[in-house]
Amino acid sequence: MAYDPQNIFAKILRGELPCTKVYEDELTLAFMDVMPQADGHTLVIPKESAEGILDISPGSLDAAIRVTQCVARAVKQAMQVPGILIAQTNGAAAGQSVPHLHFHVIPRKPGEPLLMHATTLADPERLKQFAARITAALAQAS
Ligand code: DGP
Repeated sequence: MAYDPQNIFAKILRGELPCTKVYEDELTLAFMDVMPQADGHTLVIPKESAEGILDISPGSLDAAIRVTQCVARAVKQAMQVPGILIAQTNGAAAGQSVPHLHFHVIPRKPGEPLLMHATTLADPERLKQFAARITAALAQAS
């Protein structure tokens, strides 16, 4: 299927919709998920217009994976959690609701169930607070 340039993440990349950003470089953007499955749930996306991991170029995939690792380390430190879940879906049949490649970086604690996927909007102020902590952890690491 052809890439849909009207998907939400494409609009965020073009600056047509806001996001709570934690990191950006030439090839990637990372921001808070507005419907988090846990506090600190962050998304990493490539800037390339790719729907999923099956159709992205190797260079953009490489950049996105590397940034996902950096963001995951920062989220772990910022949110003080023992575990990080990285999730990535390809196609609606696999649970993908936004057709632009993204990596979910989700903090995990023992005994804390994941919230429902893409269900409840978070308080924007809380997202900003988490983003500030994650940005600080990223800055410390670099
Ligand atoms: P998936 O269902 O795996 O394609 O994940 C899409 C995620 O994107 C889901 O966790 C909710 C999140 N999301 C949906 N709309 C927006 C939005 O407008 N802004 C942000 N930051 N996240 C969004």
